[in-house]
Amino acid sequence: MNIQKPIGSALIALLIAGVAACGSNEKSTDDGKSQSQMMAGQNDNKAHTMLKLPTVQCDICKKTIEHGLTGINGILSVTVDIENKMGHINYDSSRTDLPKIEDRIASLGYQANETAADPVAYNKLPNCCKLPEDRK
Ligand SMILES: [Cu+2]
Repeated sequence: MNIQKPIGSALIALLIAGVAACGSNEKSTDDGKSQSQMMAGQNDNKAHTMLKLPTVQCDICKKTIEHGLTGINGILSVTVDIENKMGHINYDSSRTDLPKIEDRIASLGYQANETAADPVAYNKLPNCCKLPEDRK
């Protein structure tokens, strides 16, 4: 009888801890942000880079680059800052690297750091996305 009492309260403590842990897990999966943070935390190869995008002009450029990169070959997230002409990129360094990301942006028709835009892709961009001197 004297031995069973401490074991019983230890079991109850474990049960309470288990319920509390499940409750907090449910909360974080309800929230998209904390879920993606959990996924990011599981990826030890996550890296961040900031790129100079000197030729971006407008919101269409932003969408073209963000949609053209996100989810492709290890690129986790892309945010283009039109005002400062910068790209913020989170990527999996085991799957891609900065030169590959620059090449991918260049293939969309935009300069990335010192990597020049692919001229064919650049010519296919809408007028508003071209440099002012190239607009017709
Ligand atoms: Cu544009």
